[in-house]
Amino acid sequence: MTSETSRGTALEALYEERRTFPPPPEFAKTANVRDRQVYDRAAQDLEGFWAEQAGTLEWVKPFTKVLSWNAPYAKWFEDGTLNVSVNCLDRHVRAGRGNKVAYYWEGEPGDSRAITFRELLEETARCANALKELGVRKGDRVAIYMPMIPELPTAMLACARIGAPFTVVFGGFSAEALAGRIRDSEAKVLITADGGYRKGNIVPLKKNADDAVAQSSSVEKVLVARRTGHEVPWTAGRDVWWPELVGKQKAECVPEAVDAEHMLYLLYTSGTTAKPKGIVHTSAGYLVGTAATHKMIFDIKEDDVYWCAADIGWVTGHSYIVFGPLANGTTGVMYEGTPDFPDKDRWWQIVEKYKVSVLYCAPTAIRTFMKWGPEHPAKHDMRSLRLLGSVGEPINPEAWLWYHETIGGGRCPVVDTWWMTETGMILITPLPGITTLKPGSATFPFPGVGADVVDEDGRSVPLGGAGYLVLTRPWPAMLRGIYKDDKRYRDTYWSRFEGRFFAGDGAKRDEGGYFWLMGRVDDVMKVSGHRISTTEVESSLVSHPAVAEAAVIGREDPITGQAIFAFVTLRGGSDGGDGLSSELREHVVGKIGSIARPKTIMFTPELPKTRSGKIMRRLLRDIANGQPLGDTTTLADATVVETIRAASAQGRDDA
Ligand code: 7RM
Repeated sequence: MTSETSRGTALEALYEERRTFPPPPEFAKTANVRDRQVYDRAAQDLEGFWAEQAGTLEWVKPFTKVLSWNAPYAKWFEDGTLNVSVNCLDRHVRAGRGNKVAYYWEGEPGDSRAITFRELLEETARCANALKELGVRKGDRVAIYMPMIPELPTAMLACARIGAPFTVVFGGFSAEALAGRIRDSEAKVLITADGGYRKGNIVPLKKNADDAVAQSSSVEKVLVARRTGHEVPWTAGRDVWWPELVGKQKAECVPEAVDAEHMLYLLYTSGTTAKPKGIVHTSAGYLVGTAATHKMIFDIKEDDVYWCAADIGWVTGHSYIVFGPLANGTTGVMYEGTPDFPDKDRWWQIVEKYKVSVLYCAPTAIRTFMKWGPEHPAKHDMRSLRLLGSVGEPINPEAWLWYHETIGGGRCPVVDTWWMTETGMILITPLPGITTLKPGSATFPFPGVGADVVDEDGRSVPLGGAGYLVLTRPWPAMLRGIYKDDKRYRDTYWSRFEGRFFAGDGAKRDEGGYFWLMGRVDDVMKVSGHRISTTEVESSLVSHPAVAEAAVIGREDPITGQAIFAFVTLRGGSDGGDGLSSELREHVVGKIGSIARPKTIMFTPELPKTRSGKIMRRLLRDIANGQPLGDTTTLADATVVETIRAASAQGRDDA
């Protein structure tokens, strides 16, 4: 095929994975979703399906209208009113679940707390009263810049209680990043902490917060939680300690009933180069969508101990640590620190300690654990686990199988869940009681979700082919735009394919209709006119027993346009001895064909990743092409690129 004939071919489908895992019969017997009719029901009556889910929430004024779709803007349950914090807290306490644990919180240094729904409600009410005392009114924005401590979900819920939209900024982001988000949202109050713990060190959050506030004009007050207890810079008259101000408030706060479409939060997505986009999420539809997906996909039961190991600063934390689980009255685990502090078995120690039954994490974590070796989980009793989840990147079949076997003991279904900050809730996913799993596939759209794979011209690609993932019907937790930027909203998501949401991901469907996510389309490589997905080449590399993780990019090449350059991290015990790179190249050829043979392979101990664990292929591309590096502010560990750059300067072409 030449580059001319590949017009219309968005992406090629090369990799095939044939292993299948039907739901274990014991699991299926008691699963929350046992009847595949749910798909037909939702397809035939989208509004009826979601209205039924919405009926499980507590409304102040019940809605009469389900959906108004004035593309690209949706309104869900428009004439209803409710309060999000009441749905997450008060109603569970009223129902007699006040003493149920809402969060088992585990601090990095080893301190821990159990917080019941009643305690969380009371602290939320106190915090809400404190915010009011600081001048926050319904509609005012509040910025939150905190470590993973209980005050973080408390602050979010307190904002929801008084109808003040919040924006959480990752505790790992710089003062500049925080300042930009404060400026765009015009936040009136900033909530932060004296510091946080990470890998045994103290992160100087308050100092960053001060620098950010100095670069913006909207912040009037800074509320500071105590975590590390060390001394911090202080601005009298502006800064207030949480224990003092919140501690003295009443433990009741009358909740503000808000319109269904009242803004709940803004979450900024760091675009690659451009200014971050403020993704707008509203109240009722978001809560309905996150609660229903949480319950059905994670099969949540009253006595589950559920652990989503993301950071709350990422959308996964918003939807699946805070709002979905709390709306369902679920007991969650919240962990402050890193997986290797003090040792590489920290997560498995937590699973054992709290008898975690459902674990939700990212492929990057799983591949890191593969690299560290099975001896770390082997030290712990993890028989409490019954379901595993994955999110954030395509999970390579080999990593899926390792997770299933080494963490799940071969008995737990693995739900690979595809979604985005913009979608608010999981959209492509198995339902673990009815879906036969294929390692590496996110399987099927959630009931009621319309997803398609289209070519360059927007025509649906037949089963077996690959292309661009689009969403064809509105869903309740969908974004309601980009804050103050209607044009950018339309341009980014709705202009590429008329009337459909462009996700920016490549995908293929196999003959059975299973969806396989293939990475961001910006990362697609073009080799001799073939458009090759990063995911497929990476998965074929990871299927070699010596490989833990791989990232591939296209490097400019005089002959083929681009040539595949692979960065490879080996599993514990392997070294990149002579011959391994040619062995890996031939391994890829054997798995998916000679067109995908990497021209260059470079072994590296780490890959550059964002704080949410996504591989930053853009930086690898810059390194491999000898370009100056673009924006590195969202990197989790800035030293990684320097290490790789130094090594690549001495590298050579293998081909
Ligand atoms: C939840 C989240 C969104 C991007 C998305 C994809 C990638 C997420 C999966 C996945 C393959 C998955 N929000 N992505 N989940 N790719 N399989 N199960 O990650 O806004 O931070 O990122 O993440 O590329 O577009 S996000």
